[in-house]
Amino acid sequence: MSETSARSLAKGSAPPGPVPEGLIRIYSMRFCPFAKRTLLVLKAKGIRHEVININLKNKPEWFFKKNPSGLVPVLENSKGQLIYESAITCEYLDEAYPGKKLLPEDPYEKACQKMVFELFSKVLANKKTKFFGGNSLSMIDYLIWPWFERLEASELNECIDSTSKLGLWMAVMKEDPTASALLIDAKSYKGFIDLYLQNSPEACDYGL
Ligand SMILES: N[C@@H](CCC(=O)N[C@@H](CS)C(=O)NCC(=O)O)C(=O)O
Repeated sequence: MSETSARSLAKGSAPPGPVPEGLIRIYSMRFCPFAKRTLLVLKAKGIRHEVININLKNKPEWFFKKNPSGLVPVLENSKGQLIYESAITCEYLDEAYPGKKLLPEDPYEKACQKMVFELFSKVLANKKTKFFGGNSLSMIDYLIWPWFERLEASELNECIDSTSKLGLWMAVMKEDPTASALLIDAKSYKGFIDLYLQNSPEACDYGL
C-alpha cells in the first residue's frame, strides 16, 4: 500500500500517469473525513492502492478532469475509470473487490444500512445495536467514524457521555484494527485546521 503522507500536488504539477495494473489510486487529502471513509474501506478489505494527495487550497488544473467538482476523494482504476462521492467510492470498492463484505448481501439489510446512513446527519442516536449496522462492524460504521475521531482530536469528545451508546460505540471503534491503524493524529489535525482557516496553501501538507 502506498504512502498516505506524501506531499500534496498543487497547481502547476504534472498529472500522474496511468494507474498500474493491480492497483487502484485514491486522490485524497490527509485531513479529509470524506476521503478517510474510502481509506478505511481500502484498508479493511486489504486492497492494494496508491495515494495521491491534492492541495485543496491550490488545486492542480488536471484534477478537475478527475472530478469536475474538484472534491476529494476520487478513485481511479487501471482502466482509467473514475469514481467520486465518498459513499459511492466505498460501495464500489465493496462490490468490485473480493474479501470481507462490508455491506450486507441481503437487499433489505443493505437498504436498512443506507437508510440509517441517510438518517445519520439528522438523528445520531438512531442506534439499537452494538454497531450502527447490527452486532458486527460494517460499512456504516466506517462511513460515520471519521467525524467521531475528529471529535477526539479536537478534544470535543467530552461532550459525549462515555457510558452512552454512542460513547460505547466510540470505544469499540478505537479498538478496531483498521480504524486504529488509520487514527488521525490530534496535533497534526489541529495544525491543519489552523492553517486551513487562514486559507494557507501549506494546510494540506501540515507536519510533512
Ligand atoms: N460529498 C462529497 C464531499 C467531499 C468533500 O467535501 N471533500 C472536501 C475535503 S474534506 C473537498 O474536497 N474540499 C475541496 C473544496 O471544497 O474545494 C463526498 O462525500 O465525497
